[in-house]
Amino acid sequence: MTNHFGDMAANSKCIFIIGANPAVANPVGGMKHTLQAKDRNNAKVIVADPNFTKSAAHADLYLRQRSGTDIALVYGLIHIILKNGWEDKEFIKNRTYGIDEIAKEAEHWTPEVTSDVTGVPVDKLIEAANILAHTKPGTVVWALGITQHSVGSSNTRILPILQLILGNMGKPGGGCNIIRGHDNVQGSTDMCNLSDSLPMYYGLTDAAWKYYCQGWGVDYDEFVKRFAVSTKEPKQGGTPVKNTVFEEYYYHDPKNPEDRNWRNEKGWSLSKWWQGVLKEENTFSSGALRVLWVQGTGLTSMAHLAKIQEAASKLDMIVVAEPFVNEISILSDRKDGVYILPVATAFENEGHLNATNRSGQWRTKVVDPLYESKGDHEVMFAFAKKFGFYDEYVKGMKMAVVDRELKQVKDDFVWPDDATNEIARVGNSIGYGGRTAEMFRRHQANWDKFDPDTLIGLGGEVKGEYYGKPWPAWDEKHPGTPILYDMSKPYAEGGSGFRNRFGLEHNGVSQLASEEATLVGSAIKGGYPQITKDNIEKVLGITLTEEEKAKIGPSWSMDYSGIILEKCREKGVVPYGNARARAIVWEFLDPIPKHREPIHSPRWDLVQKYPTFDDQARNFRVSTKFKSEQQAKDWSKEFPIVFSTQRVVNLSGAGMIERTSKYLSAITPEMFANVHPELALKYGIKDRDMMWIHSPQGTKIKVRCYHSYMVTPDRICMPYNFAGVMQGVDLSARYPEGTKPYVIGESFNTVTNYGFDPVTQISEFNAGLCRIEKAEENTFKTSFYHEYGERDALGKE
Ligand SMILES: Nc1nc2c(c(=O)[nH]1)N[C@H]1C(S)=C(S)[C@@H](COP(=O)(O)OP(=O)(O)OC[C@H]3O[C@@H](n4cnc5c(=O)[nH]c(N)nc54)[C@H](O)[C@@H]3O)O[C@H]1N2
Ligand SMILES: Nc1nc2c(c(=O)[nH]1)N[C@H]1C(S)=C(S)[C@@H](COP(=O)(O)OP(=O)(O)OC[C@H]3O[C@@H](n4cnc5c(=O)[nH]c(N)nc54)[C@H](O)[C@@H]3O)O[C@H]1N2
Ligand SMILES: [Mo]
Repeated sequence: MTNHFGDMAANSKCIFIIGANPAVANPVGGMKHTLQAKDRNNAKVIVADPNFTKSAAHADLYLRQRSGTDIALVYGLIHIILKNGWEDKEFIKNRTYGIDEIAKEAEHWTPEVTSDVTGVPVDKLIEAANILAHTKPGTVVWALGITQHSVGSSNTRILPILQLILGNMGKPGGGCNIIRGHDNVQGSTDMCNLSDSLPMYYGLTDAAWKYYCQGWGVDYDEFVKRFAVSTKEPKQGGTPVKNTVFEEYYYHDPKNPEDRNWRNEKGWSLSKWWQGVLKEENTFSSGALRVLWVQGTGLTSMAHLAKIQEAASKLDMIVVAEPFVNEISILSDRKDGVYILPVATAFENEGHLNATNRSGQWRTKVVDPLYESKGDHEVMFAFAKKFGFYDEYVKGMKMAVVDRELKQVKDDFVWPDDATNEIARVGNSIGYGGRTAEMFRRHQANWDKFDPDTLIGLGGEVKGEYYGKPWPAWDEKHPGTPILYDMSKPYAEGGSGFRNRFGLEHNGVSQLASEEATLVGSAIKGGYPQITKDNIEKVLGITLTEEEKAKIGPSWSMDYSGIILEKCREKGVVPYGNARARAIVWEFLDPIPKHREPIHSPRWDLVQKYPTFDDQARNFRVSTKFKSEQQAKDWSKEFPIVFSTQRVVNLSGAGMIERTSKYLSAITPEMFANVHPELALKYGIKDRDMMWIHSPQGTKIKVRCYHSYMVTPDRICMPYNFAGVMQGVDLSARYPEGTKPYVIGESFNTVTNYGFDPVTQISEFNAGLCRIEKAEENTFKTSFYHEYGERDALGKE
């Protein structure tokens, strides 16, 4: 989130919710504050969602677009805004780059064209554009309806572009408020529990590895020897594996640091790791994956569950480090090689998390780990010991900056405080500097002193600091940044411009903010570049001492000495620069967002007009199909119905946690799909009948049909939080004794269609096609409620 929930409630006059359902997914976060904004500011709420959700029920204006047409929809709104001259011309001139390219693309998206592609009537488009342009400040809220698409990364760009055009960025009540998922999703993203970056978004370049090795107190040259290398020419020694697409030979040759190196390559993603086992598409690795280690994801929550099932049966070994019996353990029929390590829950652990608005929060242990379970960190420590790198693993926790130099300062560490402090020390790139264990504990002890509307500490030992120091909090003296890119406040109160991350100029145009865009209180007028060792003297107009020159790091984000941050603070200058927000991402396949039909689209005519991307020879570690899958045939002839997933309030993620609760299970005692009665009855499926849902991949699931008016007759919608039944087969007998949850069921992800975003490789969960048919009742029990025969008494979701 660029802003925060309290700010929405206090200041937003317009809330545009597109592709999120906070009434169900975040009732006490997103929805409570949306309703407060209605009460307090008479805020207008617009909801754009293919399905009529509980959030849509609260909207002043509801737009029902076809799944996967958000880019078209937003261009349609931009078209109307620009045509009427409703854009914020000053903001665009001073603080953005590339909006002219957006305007050119928007010309195509007349209300009529937009309406044809999206299905939203012309008068509703005009009404929405009118509200957005004249009800300011306005915020845009989104989540998975936007991200889970083959155009997901373009989707996430078109909405900030809309906000730039409206001049809604960097303002109280404005911004882009993307509501994160689990309680610490923002924190785990910051830690980059991902295969394409080191923590804190440092990427995988050698400069990043060097910075980390320094922070860990580990010798870089020794460290890189742990990685295999790849070459164009076959060599002697090692175990070569030839890749047919790039004609490369992969070796595990620890002695050769010269070649293109695995340490700089993206790893496997959660979406397609199973291809590393099955090797059906071109894969890039030195051999097949043999071991799966699962710690903190349900895995049945991932798309292509039938493939995951197949992969699970072929692996040498599966380790699950978990508080529950993760259902990956029972998915395949393997008799051996599954290890379940009991891990303690959140209540048995202590440490800090990062909330959706970038505020950190300390979580205190309620009880010590029960029975033989251990905290996640202890499992990782044991792993590191066994693999012989424990000393290096924990060394960073014993280090500190003394006299502007990073040193080992003690022989042992205190968990979790020293881990928190290590993260603070290393995480300059997004401003974790001020987020020490001491700070989090102090804020936790002073909850009563923070103002919820602004997050500011009103008194005592937290006065002037924002709650949980939302990042960036550059160093211990910085209060944190409740609203990103807000230039109306000085650096010392959390003000900032846009980041200078993409060079000084592009196509001859300066990427720095204009003269008019000066951060309040800054010693520099207008835009300025990010601060580096090389430019600091010139940009800040200072002279470094010889000692400072010797100790300073290469740039603000890689400077352990703290010198760059200190000099910037003195000048009221934000270390990352003051630049233009770019609408053109020149390194992406689509430099400006373009509407492209989903991989499986119900509109064959539009598939020709707005085709998807070319196939990718390499995406993370696998080749990935785009056009060849989309254009193979008119899928909609055989699979005429669009489907998407929805959340339900009582279940989360893979659902194992809640399905082991009798009471939460009772609310959704079985897996179901919402189907419009007109559509269902066309296939002879009555309310509460069982039905088959078939996918273009040849997979199927058997679920209960709920007649519902939240969907239109061309689409169906269902939850994804079930497992334990696969394509009609009951897996009950595979749960270890006493661990079968109260409710089992088919997973939506067995039929999720093939399709991935080219940048993030997220699956196209929210725009697939299917076919339905009536099915017989199951002969086995999927719910404890069957015992009582009270299924129908429970009511619909
Ligand atoms: N079709 C479809 N699929 C989806 C989505 C969708 O909308 N539609 N949404 C996607 C999204 S956004 C997400 S985030 C995922 C969520 O899916 P998952 O990541 O599978 O979510 P959870 O079920 O919460 O999984 C967390 C697992 O961690 C375990 N766990 C809980 N606490 C701890 C702990 O302290 N330590 C350890 N080691 N384990 C713990 C739980 O028992 C559980 O098995 O699903 C994705 N899949
Ligand atoms: N109770 C509960 N709460 C949760 C979770 C949970 O599992 N259960 N999960 C948590 C997690 S991990 C996350 S990531 C969040 C997710 O929070 P949300 O994203 O708000 O949850 P979803 O229900 O997946 O909402 C996606 C919405 O997008 C709509 N949609 C589908 N296709 C499209 C499309 O093409 N365009 C647009 N604009 N909309 C579309 C769907 O109809 C749906 O209403 O929820 C979090 N909170
Ligand atoms: Mo999520």
